Amino acid sequence: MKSCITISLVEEARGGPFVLWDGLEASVNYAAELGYDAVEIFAPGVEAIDADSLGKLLDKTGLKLAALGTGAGWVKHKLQLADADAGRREQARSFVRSIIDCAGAFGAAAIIGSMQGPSGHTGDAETARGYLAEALEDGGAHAAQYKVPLIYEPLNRYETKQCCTVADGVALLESLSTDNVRLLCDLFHMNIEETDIAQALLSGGKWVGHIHFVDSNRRPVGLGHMNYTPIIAALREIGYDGYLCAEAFPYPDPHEAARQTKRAFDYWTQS
Ligand code: LER
Ligand code: MN
Repeated sequence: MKSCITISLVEEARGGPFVLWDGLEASVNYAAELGYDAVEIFAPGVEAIDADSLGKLLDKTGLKLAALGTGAGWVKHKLQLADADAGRREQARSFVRSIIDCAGAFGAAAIIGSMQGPSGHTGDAETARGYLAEALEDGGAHAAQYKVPLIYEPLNRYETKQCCTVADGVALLESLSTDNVRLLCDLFHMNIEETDIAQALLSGGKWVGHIHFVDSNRRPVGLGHMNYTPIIAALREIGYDGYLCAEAFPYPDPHEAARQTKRAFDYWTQS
């Protein structure tokens, strides 16, 4: 398993669960200093990422781009993939495709989290689920040209009425004609929704494509009451070789949160 840390470039998301906030260059350099393998970037849109300078920065530090989030489409533009309005849905899908193109050039995946929509207020749940499925088909097929999957993240019930558990997520992915969508299992959401986090990961099996590595209270790993022993054992059992990515509150501050997560990552992957 490889280590990864989130960097937010979205001012509107201040206070949110992203670790590093000091701009791309300082954040990537700090992640490299701590020995992280990769970064996940939450950007306002592709215009905020200069691919050439990001490429040079990654080459210089030896870090990889693990993934790009699409959530700013919702946070900044209130675009969502299950919007009742067909024109808005297409705008949301086009926003996602632009992020897939930007990430794909780095061999990285795009993540659908908040862009799946809260769903409850835009019509009935079945229709919303259908729109989400169409968007995952579209994004999964689009991502295939870069030989990367599209990553879909079940969220807790306070953020969406789409998929809240790994089982819901697997059922949705199995219903698609593309097999190029994988699940992001965020331990924070799982702690709220799953009966047993380790069992959920075991049953997620090959569909588990990315992990948001965080504690029960959304603080960095080790600062809450999550029991990591069965979680790490489950990930080993399913042969997970992707990223454990720190997506946590920058508590007590971004740099200490980054250090704390790296200590925990080293402990859990070396023990
Ligand atoms: C949202 O709660 C979340 O977990 C993030 O990954 C942003 O989409
Ligand atoms: Mn997450």
